[in-house]
Amino acid sequence: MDLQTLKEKFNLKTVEFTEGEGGFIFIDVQNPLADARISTYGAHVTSYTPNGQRPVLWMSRMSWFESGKPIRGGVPICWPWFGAAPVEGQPSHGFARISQWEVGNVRELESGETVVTLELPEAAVDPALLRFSFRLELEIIVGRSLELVLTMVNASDSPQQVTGALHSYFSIAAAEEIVVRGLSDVGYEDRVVGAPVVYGHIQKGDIGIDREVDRIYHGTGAVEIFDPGFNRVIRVEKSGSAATVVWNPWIRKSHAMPDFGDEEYHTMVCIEAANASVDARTLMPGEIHRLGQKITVL
Ligand code: TA6
Repeated sequence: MDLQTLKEKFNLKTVEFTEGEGGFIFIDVQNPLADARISTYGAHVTSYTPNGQRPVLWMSRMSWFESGKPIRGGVPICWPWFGAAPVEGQPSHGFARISQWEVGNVRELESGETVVTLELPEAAVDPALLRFSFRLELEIIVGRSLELVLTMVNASDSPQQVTGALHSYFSIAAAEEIVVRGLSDVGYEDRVVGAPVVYGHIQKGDIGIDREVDRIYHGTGAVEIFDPGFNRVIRVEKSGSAATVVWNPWIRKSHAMPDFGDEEYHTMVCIEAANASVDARTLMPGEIHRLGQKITVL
């Protein structure tokens, strides 16, 4: 749908459709509880700010806003694969975040939240990347919390294995000062050093960041980011996922990414609800799986 059609079809007081960076169509939500900005390209929440708070999601000043390239920050939708593509030369983290989604519905709840539903038409996906017939929908609830639910359906006639993640980038005062709680005594695979070994390590206590951190924790639940610099705690809950990814690129990797400022690693951390590694999901024909994440500033 083009901008004018969207404006006519979804005429709500808390929602505005605008053309923004890269010529992408954005959904700007301002309701009594929070503000958010969502790019229809990639179904990508690029910002979320609950009332009275600083922005919760981080966005690189160097991010691309170009069709075919991922946006660096917010909540990239990684699907139907997490990490490196199964086929050499294909994009990492799947095609969902680099495809044009359509707005399915926009509605306001009595309780003040705004609910935006986006769908990814199969026809919008680069045929070279398509693996099987699917349905994919993202529901975004903007309120005192930010909730995302990615609903995936295997619309093919054979079992399909998928991995994926809600790859959330969080805005923090200083990476060196935060701690991430909720993963103590949990096994993880370290993706920084060599071939990752599932349960190769056990987390002892809180996670501090003083180097590159790229870990998949297995058998996980809610996680909290304690940020003394911004004097806040961000709670990250999830559903439909047994794996949590924690990532900070630190110095070398930041310098290696053209869409990531050399010093920006100080102000972000990723906490991702994932189906990755041994938490890959095999969907039978017609089977539905939902991957959810709920972000709350306590
Ligand atoms: O989720 C962590 C991770 O898999 C890291 O290994 C790093 O590659 C990051 O995702 C960003 O990936 P991208 O393809 O967006 O540069």
